[in-house]
Amino acid sequence: SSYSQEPPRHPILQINSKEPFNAEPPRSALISSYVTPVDFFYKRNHGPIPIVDDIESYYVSICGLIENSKDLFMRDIRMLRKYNITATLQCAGNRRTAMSNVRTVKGVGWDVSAIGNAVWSGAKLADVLELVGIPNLTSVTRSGGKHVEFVSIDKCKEENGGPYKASIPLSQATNPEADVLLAYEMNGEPLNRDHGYPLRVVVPGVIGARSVKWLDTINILAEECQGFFMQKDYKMFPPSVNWDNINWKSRRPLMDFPVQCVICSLEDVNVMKPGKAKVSGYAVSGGGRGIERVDISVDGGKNWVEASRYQKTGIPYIADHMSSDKWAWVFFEVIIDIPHSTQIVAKAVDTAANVQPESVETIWNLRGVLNTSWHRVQVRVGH
Ligand code: MTE
Ligand code: MO
Repeated sequence: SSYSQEPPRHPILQINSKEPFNAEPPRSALISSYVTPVDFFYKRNHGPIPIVDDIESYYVSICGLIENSKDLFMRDIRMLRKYNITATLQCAGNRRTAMSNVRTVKGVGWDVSAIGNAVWSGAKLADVLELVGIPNLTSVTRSGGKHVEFVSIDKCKEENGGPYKASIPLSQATNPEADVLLAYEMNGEPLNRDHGYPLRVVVPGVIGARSVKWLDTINILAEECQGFFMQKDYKMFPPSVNWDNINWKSRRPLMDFPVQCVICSLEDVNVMKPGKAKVSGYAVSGGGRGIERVDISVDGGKNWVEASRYQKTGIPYIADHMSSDKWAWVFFEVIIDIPHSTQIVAKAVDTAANVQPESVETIWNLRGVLNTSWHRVQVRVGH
């Protein structure tokens, strides 16, 4: 079958779908290190993993509404200044299973680990576009281009056997501060096949769906990409919309992800002794917004204590500080007395004072995207 040449994967991963391969690490493994090891990093695919074995003849075409199209080989991309950006990638479907428990939604089920934090290395898309004569901080090219489309070499059924694709606004693509990368390394190693070898896009602060893997073509377009994953998927609808009254055109494609936070040190099935316990996990927001606060409750949300936050072990995290990774998650931690069986709750506030919604019911949507409701874990305390 077309899935006969899949790469090897770490046995720790919990498989949510085999073909295409979709898998996530257990909660405890997810927070075992601030930079997620490649093996533990969630894998989200829509088709078989493509094989690029002749790296010498691999190139990316830049075409569309530009004066001169150009083919860039790996050596051309490596010639550009190399940047290392620590950025958290999160699938819009993270925590979908919990949303599905309220009312059925369509899509691959995920617990809380369709997210990972990596050091991505490569050229800035802004520098690549400058090579073809598109200056920084433009929102329109001379020929009318306003969007930058990324087309992959993979094949997926949602595109009727065509490649996965997505686009971002040209103004973001040409802004060096947006740190959009054409990445060839992940955590200091060449990208592996699962994560987009030999080259992928990384759009920091934006839902994972726009970070196209196995890049083949960059198109400068007047309109946003018309592909399935931009127009018929990865949009958020109100709870009232169902499969009979859905109007895809009425909503924009999801881009920046909202503030999120999850407890990873505990599972719903945990039985613990009464007394002090560590509550820890991750918090992250999109658009480069930092995490202002993480609140923890051990009585289902009546009383709260503030958790400490860090990115580097032992160094308190300060949002927007020079030394903080602006595109990356923070870990939080608090030692707290848990005297009896209870519901433990976590919620985060980002630097724009955005707060997570209290209940999943209020944000339920038929595609099960962006479940950022307060994270709740039910623990049983026994003697
Ligand atoms: N790019 C291609 N070519 N094909 C895909 O199926 N999936 C997208 C994105 N880029 C996808 C893709 C989605 S939905 C997510 S969440 C991320 O890749 C997942 O990246 P990862 O597998 O490296 O974690
Ligand atoms: Mo995704």
